[in-house]
Amino acid sequence: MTSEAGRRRAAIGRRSRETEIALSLDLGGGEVSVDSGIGFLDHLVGSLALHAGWGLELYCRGDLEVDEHHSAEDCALALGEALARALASGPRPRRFASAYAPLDEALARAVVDLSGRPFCRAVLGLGTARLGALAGENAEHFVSSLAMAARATIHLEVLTGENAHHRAEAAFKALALALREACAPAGLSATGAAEAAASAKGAVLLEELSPELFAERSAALRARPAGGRR
Ligand SMILES: [Mn+2]
Repeated sequence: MTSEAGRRRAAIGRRSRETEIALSLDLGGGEVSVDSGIGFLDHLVGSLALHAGWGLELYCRGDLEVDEHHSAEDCALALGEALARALASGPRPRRFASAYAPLDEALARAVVDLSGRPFCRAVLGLGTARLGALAGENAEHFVSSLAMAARATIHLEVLTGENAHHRAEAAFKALALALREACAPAGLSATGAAEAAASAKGAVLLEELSPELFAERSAALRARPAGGRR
């Protein structure tokens, strides 16, 4: 969670029998250093962080002797979890954003909502392409895993493009630009009022409760009549 006021950051460790990960994310920017053990994934995630304006250090050691699937998936789950925690540690984000990014002949579109509801449709059209040590399908799976862990809605499509490297990179850049906008604090722009009214239910706020806070909140809720929202 945040260490200093106003810094939206999260650092997490994640360990399983398949991978071990240390990750530090700062939504306000900073050093970008990505070493997942998969060269092309480092290229994509480094680009994602750079264009989203994030500081990101991500180190993963995984069972690459099996294949790159577990490492790619778990890096995405760790990044998504860190993103959710960093967002929860700061002011309400804008939530909705969309962006296009070209890379030469390739063109990608990303539409995101930091909704608290995980959903992903990632159509990169990479077929059976291999991008260095990364299978194209694992680039899509990365985005999907990121959306699940971040509890975000992500629609990501490559609209046109011939070169698989260009298609994948354009997709991650479009996603980065959309996330940059969606993560920005709400209400700081001229459309702040419209942003505040954008959802009937408002932003979904999730927080971790200590046993004491849980006792306090649950007692307060049970004391209210059914349907008695604030
Ligand atoms: Mn490239």
